[in-house]
Amino acid sequence: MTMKDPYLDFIDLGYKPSDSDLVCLFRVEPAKGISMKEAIGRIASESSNGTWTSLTTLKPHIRAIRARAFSIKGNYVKIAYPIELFEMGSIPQLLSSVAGNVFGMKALKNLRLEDIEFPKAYIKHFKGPRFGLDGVFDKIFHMKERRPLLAHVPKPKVGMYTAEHAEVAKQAWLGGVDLLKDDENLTSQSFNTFEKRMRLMFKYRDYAEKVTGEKKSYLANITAETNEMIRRAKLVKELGGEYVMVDILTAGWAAVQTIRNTCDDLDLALHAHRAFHAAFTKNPKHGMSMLLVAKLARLVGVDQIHIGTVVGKMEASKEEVLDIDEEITEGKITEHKDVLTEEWGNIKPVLPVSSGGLHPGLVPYVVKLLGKEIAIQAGGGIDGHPDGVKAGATAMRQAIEASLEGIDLDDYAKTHKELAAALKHWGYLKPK
Ligand code: CAP
Ligand code: MG
Repeated sequence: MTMKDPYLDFIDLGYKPSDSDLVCLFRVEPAKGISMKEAIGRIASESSNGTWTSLTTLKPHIRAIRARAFSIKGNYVKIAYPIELFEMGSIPQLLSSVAGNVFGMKALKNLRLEDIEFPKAYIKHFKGPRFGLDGVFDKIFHMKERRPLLAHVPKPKVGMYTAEHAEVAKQAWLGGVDLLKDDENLTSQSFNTFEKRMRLMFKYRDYAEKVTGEKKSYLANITAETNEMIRRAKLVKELGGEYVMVDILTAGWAAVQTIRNTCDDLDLALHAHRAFHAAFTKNPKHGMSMLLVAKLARLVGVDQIHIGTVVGKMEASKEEVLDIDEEITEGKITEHKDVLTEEWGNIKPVLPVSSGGLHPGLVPYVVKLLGKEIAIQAGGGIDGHPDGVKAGATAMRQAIEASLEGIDLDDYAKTHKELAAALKHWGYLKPK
């Protein structure tokens, strides 16, 4: 007697997702000897409530909430998940379901989770950003005429003593940087402990504000064990900070959701660094898209997130960067290629951060690509300037000014010496 393949019960090409279903888009490559349908049945089964064999314990009410693959187009499959499969408000449980065991199944050569369409019934359990893109410009920087915010990460990324690090920060703020950012792996090391750094940085932040007359802010990297992150966030607030920064993927989604709540208690903005994402987003055939990482971050409620540069040192296609930019800033997304429809409702837009190998010569491209409601970050692109940090910051501000006025950098450099020195040093180099 041939046993009916229980996996095939998770394929229903006539199924129409209900308004409350979550819909996942997967890119599927079956292993050798496995048909597409056998692969798809396994994905829908393992990511909802099936397993490798039929079960004596299965009952109609359990089968009723199974996932169902309802659309197969080439390698792309859409699977609908009844909302009852999920715990409301929990990103860890969502990913343990649709992005958990499935990636390890023998029947799949490659599997990539490209996007998830969340229904209103699911989205309403998440806060979204507290400040969001508009809050950053209006409530933190009080910027009437919006322009790209200039961010800087003091380099070398770790190793400087607190005094050295803070001095670089001071010069950068004086030169025109708006947002000073700790590097992703600078937290609290022996040569630059968190508490000592905070106290000196906010002292210099206040000094730079007084000297320049401009609003200056600091993305303090609080990444650590969760309770310690809460403690660090409280110190940032006590010292007059507006932001905390978290390496969201190495800290983990549960921790980020906790810190999002802490940001409500302390009225702080949350900057999301995405270090570790490329471990599972870079391979176009396997893992999960950075678009979906950014989408989850918007749902949880980060205020700013890195989305790439196209021309800098980190891998990211123009199409991918633009898709992520649209996903985190628009209210409604229409389905195209490997991006699903989405309606964000009251979830605020997130400020896109473009960073990684940027210097003045690349600023016009980034501004043309992403517009002016962004943050542009340069680490080496400021501290590598031949005339030092302050000149490096000024050169970046000059490149932003020229880009907004549509003036060619070489022309603008004729009357702006810091920019001229940067162009002489790096030209229009695209670092690898
Ligand atoms: C950039 C950076 C950022 C990257 C992260 C770094 O420094 O500080 O972490 O931008 O990549 O450590 O490389 P530079 P992404 O400006 O000196 O390159 O923004 O793609 O997440
Ligand atoms: Mg960094």
